[in-house]
Amino acid sequence: MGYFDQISKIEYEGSKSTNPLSFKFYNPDEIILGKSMKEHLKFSMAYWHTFTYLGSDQFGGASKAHHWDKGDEMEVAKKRVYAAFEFMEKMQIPYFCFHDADIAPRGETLEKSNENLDIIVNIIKEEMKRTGIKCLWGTTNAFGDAKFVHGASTSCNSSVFAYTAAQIKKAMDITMELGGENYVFWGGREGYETLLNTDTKRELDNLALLLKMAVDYKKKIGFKGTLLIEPKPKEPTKHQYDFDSTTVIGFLRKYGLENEFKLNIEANHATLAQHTFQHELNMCRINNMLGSVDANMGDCMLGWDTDQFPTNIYDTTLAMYEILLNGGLGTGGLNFDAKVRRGSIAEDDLFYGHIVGMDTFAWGLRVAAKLIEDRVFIDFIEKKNSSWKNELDKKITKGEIDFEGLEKYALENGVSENVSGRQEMLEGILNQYIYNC
Ligand code: XLS
Ligand code: CA
Ligand code: CA
Repeated sequence: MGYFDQISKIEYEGSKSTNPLSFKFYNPDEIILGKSMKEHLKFSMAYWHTFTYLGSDQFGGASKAHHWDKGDEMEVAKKRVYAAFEFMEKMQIPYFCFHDADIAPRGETLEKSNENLDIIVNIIKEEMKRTGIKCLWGTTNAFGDAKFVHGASTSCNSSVFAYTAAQIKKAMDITMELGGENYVFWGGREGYETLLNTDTKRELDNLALLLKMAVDYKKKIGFKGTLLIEPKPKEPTKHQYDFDSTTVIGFLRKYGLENEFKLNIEANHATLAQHTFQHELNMCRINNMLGSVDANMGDCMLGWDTDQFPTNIYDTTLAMYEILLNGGLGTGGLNFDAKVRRGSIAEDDLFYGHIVGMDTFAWGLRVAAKLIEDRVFIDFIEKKNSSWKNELDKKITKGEIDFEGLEKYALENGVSENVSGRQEMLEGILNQYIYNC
C-alpha cells in the first residue's frame, strides 16, 4: 500500500484538459530550443514545505494532519521519506531539496542528531536508487533553535559559531553522500535588530570566515557541487546581511569569495527586497553568479514571506527569459520553496500546488524561448543603445577620453536627440507573446 493510492501518475493532457490532476502545459519530452522541457526545467520538491509543514502561521498551529504522521518521531521521519518519494514519482519531479532538520528529528545532543540523520539518509539513499530521483541541494537549519537567538555564524557567542560549523559540516557530508548537486547557505539569523547592541564589523567578518571554512571543507572532502548563497532582506531579522543579490555579490567580492559561490534566487525574497524576480536573476546573470532558483511567489499586499506556488505567468516568463539568456542554471534547478495555503487542508492539495507551479513555468519557458528566438527585446535594447557605436562612445568605453575631452565634445556638439523607451509598446508585445505562444 502506498501513501497516495487514490492518485495516479500526473501526465500531460494539454491545455484543454478538464482533469485537474494533469499537466496542461508541462510536456516533459517536448523540445524547446533544442532541449526537452524536462532538461530546461529541473524541478525540485522542497522537503520542508511539502512534508514537514502542516499549515501553521504567525497566529496558529497546524491546520492539517498527514495520515502517515503517526508514531514516534523517527517512525514519522521514515514514513515521510517513503511518502515523499512516492509523491515525487507521481508528480514527475526529478529532484528534492532539504534541511537536515526536515528529514530527521533533532536529538538531545549533536551526536544523537547526527545518528538520526544517518539512519534517515540511508533510507533516502535507497529510495533515490529505486526511483532515480536526485538531490538538488542540502542545507542546515541554523536558525530555528534557541541557541541561534543572536545569530549563527554572526553570533556574539563563539561557541554558537562552533556549533553552526559542526552542523554545516554534517549537512555537507550528507548532501555529498546523497550526491547533492549544490549546497545552500541561507543566513536565517544572520542579521540584527539594533546597532545599540551589535558589532556589525565583527559579525560580517565572522560570516565570511565561516564561508571560507566551508569552502576549505568542500575541497577537503571533494564535494563537487556548487556552493550557493540565498539572499533575503528581512524575516527573521530587521537587517539581514544577505539583503539582495547585489549586496551578496559585493560581500563575496570584499572577502575574495566570488569565485567560490553562486546565488540561489528566491522569487518571494526578491519581492520582500522590493525588486522584481527578474531583476534579481538579471543582476546574478550579468555578474555570472546565477546558480539556482527557489521557484515560488509572494503577495504584494502581505509584507511577509508567503512562499506561494508560482502562478504568475509574467513572472515565470521573465524568469525563464533570464535563465535562458544565462544558458541555463548549470548545477542549479527550480526548487518549489512553496507551501499550499493554510486553508488547503487536503493531502491532494500538495499535487495541485506543484501542478500549477510546473505548468506556469512550462508556459513561461515556451514564451521566453520565443521572445529570444524572435529577438524581440534583444534587438530593441540594441537599437536603443546604438549611440554607443560611434567614435566618441568607443573612446569612452575604452577609457581613451577624460573629463576635459568630454567637456570639449559637449561644448562643440551639444546633445543629440533621445529616442523613446517605448515601455507600453513592449509590454503590449509581451502580452501578445504570452497569449499566442
Ligand atoms: C527561508 C528560506 C529557506 C531557504 C533554505 O525563507 O527560503 O527556506 O531556502 O534554508
Ligand atoms: Ca528559499
Ligand atoms: Ca521564502
